[in-house]
Amino acid sequence: MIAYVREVPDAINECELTYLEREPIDVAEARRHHAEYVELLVRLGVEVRFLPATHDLPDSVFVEDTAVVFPEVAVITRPGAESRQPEVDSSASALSRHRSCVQIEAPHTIDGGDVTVVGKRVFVGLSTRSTADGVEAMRSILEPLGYSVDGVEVNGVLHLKSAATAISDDAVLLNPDYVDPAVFDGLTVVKVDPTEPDGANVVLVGDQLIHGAEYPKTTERLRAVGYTVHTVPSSEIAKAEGAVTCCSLLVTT
Ligand code: CIR
Repeated sequence: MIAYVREVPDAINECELTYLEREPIDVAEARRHHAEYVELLVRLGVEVRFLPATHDLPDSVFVEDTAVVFPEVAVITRPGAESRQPEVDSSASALSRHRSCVQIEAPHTIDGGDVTVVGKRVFVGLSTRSTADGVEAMRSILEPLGYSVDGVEVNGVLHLKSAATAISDDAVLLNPDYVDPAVFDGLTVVKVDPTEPDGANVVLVGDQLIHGAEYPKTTERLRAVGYTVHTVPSSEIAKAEGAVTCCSLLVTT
């Protein structure tokens, strides 16, 4: 597996914010956390490649939003925040080495952080960033490849992946206050600990999980049902409404 990442930009304190009040982000600390994340990916056997740094693009560490990579195709997104649209080209050029790329075209918008893929089921958050037309565009790309694509309401969080992420090919971790669990009918559902509402975001690497260190009770819930969970600090990127999945684009080789 390859992970594309990008270093924390100098301008991260000018990031987009939707639901959170702005709080100062300690850039050096955010970079230390990011380095731990990269080291963990390497320890898990992932080849980490850096996209070119773009220090003037405040949200450019959140590479997940620029593409959604499937075994058959890479969907290059058109992010819902205009400030983020210039991030896309470098992801497309990196991913074109591994997949044929299909672009979401204007006026549709999709953020990769809104796309939770569980096996052959694709759930797309109808957030402030991803439009119903964008979901339709995803459907026209993915249904011919055997995927189902459903638009999903999300409540009070930036992206669907703030509310629900895959923990296997047939299971999700979610916060029922942010997304209706009935959406995931037929899948196994693990709920976050109620005292850790923002703990639903995990990266699935093979059959192991990467989770923010700020959500120990939810980590324990996952371990109790048999998952191997590694934790990394994510408190600085959380101030930018980011979480662990946002910081990589995973490509199976
Ligand atoms: C934004 O608002 O776009 C960034 N501040 C945070 C993006 C987080 N990305 C993600 O959850 N995939």
